[in-house]
Amino acid sequence: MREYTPKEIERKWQQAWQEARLHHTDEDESKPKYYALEQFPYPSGEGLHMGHMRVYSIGDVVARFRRMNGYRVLHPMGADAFGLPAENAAINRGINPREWTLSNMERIRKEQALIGASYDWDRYLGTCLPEYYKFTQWLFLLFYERGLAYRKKAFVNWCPDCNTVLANEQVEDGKCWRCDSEVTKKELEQWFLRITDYAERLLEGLDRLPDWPDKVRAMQRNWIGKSEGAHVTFTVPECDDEPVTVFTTRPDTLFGVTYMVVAPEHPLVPRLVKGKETEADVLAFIEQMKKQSEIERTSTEAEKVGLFTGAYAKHPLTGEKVPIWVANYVLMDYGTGAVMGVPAHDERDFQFASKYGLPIKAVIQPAAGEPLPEPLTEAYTEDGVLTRSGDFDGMPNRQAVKEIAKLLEERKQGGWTTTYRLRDWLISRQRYWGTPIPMIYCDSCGAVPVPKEQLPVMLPEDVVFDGKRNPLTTSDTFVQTTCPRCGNKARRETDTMDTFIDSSWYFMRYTDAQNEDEPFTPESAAKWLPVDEYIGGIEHAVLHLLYSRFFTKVLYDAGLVPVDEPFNSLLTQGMVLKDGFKMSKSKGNVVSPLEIIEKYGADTARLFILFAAPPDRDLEWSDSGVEGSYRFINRVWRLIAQHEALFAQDIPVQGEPQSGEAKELRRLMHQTIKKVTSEIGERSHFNTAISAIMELVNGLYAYPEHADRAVLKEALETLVVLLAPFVPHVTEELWQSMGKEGSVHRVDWPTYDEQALVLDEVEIAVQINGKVRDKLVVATDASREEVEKQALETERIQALIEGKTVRKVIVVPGKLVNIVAN
Ligand code: ANZ
Ligand code: ZN
Repeated sequence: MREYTPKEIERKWQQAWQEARLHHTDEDESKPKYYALEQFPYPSGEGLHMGHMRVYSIGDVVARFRRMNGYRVLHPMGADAFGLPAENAAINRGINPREWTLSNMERIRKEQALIGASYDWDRYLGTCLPEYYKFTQWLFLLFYERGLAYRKKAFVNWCPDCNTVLANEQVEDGKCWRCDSEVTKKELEQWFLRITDYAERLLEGLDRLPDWPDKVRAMQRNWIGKSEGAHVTFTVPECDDEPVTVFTTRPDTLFGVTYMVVAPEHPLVPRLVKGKETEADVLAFIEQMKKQSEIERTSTEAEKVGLFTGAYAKHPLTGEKVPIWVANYVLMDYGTGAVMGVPAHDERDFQFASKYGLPIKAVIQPAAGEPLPEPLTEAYTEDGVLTRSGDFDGMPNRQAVKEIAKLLEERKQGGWTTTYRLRDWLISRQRYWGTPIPMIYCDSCGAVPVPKEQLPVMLPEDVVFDGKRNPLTTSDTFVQTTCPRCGNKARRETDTMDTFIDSSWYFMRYTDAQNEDEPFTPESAAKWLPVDEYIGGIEHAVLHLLYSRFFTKVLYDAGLVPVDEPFNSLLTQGMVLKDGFKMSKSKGNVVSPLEIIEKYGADTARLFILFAAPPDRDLEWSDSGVEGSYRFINRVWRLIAQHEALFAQDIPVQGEPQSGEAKELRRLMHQTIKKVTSEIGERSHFNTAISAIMELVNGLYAYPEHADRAVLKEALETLVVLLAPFVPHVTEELWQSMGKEGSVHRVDWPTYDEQALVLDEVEIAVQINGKVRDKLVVATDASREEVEKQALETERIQALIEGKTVRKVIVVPGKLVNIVAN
């Protein structure tokens, strides 16, 4: 018997498939489409890890299964190739970021090929390649034309030693991650995308994505953070042209306001304190607060600190003087950056007022005539009725929320409004290794977009990487240009785009990856979008998935794509653990997929990963599990080899076996087809699909010598076909050894015969009111409920009881069913 030699077999078939272009995208539009997509990797230089191996194995089963089920399938791959590590390699080791990245891309691509994943490599893309980023720029210009890209001053994290803006993630305890100097906030002109314009649609769309995990949808909802409430304007003598407006979800507590707080960054603060005794202290406080992170400022445990500005606002309804404070717990970028303080009914306000001795005035009590204790020991945040609130006394507070907002609206002192936590997307990065923002600054024309026909704005090579400044500013050939509008000397934008932009549209590019004139055509997008199954990590639950949804909606509005939601179904795969911990370099518990492939072959690695857990759960690595998968493949191998002779001859099919082992094997085979089909196609539970196949293998081993050979042969062939999506190489080899023409991956997926599933059957009579009306064949082991259900569902009986009420159904097992109806 020939031995199973995975390395040799896998190498052979990978090459053969490539030569035959087996995985080239099928464009036959008479077939339904299926777009299977895995998140593309970041080519970090560390190569393929087990997390990658897991996503790609899952995606490949999905793609192969759909192809065998008669779909034309798009299953592409690429690389998310811009980003800071390449630039750091340049700064620290003097390596060119482009060369560094390209060689990593090449490496990961080779490693992906070793898995045997069925990608259409003709559609490969790398986001750092000019032929790709040309169109990232093109899309930026589209956003600009549509008023969705704009430049404004913003406070950003700034490292004075590195001379660069830092992302929030690069600030650790207020210090620069690279040089440890104290990070400050600097006001800079930055580019933004107006994602807030789409806040409502981004929320609404989530309701149309039932095949996304609830958790991810909840995280997005939370991130968008819709909040309904009221604006209330308070006039202030220090700035009589501009009132201080607050956002509150509780306008019902308006009469309980005893102070106000504005954020340290609030633009009115300098005017409020100007010339007052408090001025110097407040300005110093503001500088200090600017350094605190948002988390430090807003967590419930965090110390709330504030200072009185010396200014007073006028209460819009009572006219009372309300002191204005600045405090760390109010954020500038939520609501209006100012709040009204109601210590009696808000916990944070209660803490703050208690600390600074501000008055606490209860205006909601549990019920009329049931006042709260004086003094209050904690904020009363429950519902109740209003008190000490003028004409509103006695009104239930929920009603007062609306009524007070209405009154404010009538008096032009505010009104009902909706606020979102979502902020516009700051996309400027003072970094080299990203897509240059295609804008030019001219002294006479201002900011001028680069004309589309001049794209791409290429990254220059004559730059200095010293870690002290944006390398693009060191290239004269890049910076110095002429104005596209007036032809005078002008300056190029040196910021590059956040790399999340690159990945916000790559799934669209795959539909038309070779197009040199456009990012893709509307026709090609219509042919493939939306992605039917998107597989990736939960770490992208908000950022990447939200940005991609935003991009899709904008391009939908521009008429470029046919759908406004990009990913129909989302599968977030669990982590790969070893000894209970996530595999990671720092834990020293990493198992490399390449080692496993080298030792056992890719088929074993795939099988283990798919069998060990459902895809959305964490998976515990186990060496014995890998061994087990390897043994199973060998078991299948020997089973087929043992029956080699069967495939050399024509065995006449005897017709359906009526009894005995042959009938039983046939039943097992159809049951396996049914189970595997629904577990892959409906539930993505590959582990239980594989278990079912293992049972079939047991059944085949137990099948006696003397029993029907035609049934055996059919079952062996079916086994190989069912295994093909999971272990593509060995099944191809076995298929060939069975003397089959063509690839097993081009075979139609088997269908099951409902009749064959029935164990053993008896014929029973179906009566209506005691008269035999029909006959029914049921399984001998069918339950009463099943028999009753089947009896009621037959066409004859249905017709006869139509319009009648079934009063009772009597089942005599193995004999009859009597339906009492009138
Ligand atoms: C008065 C009040 C009374 C409030 C009360 C709550 C309870 P959500 O639901 O998250 O939208 N707030 C508004 N803007 C803020 C900012 N920039 N920084 C910090 N806090 C801010 O919360 C809205 C509530 O959070 C608002 O309603 C405001 O406090 C506070 F019994 O106003 B409330
Ligand atoms: Zn100009």
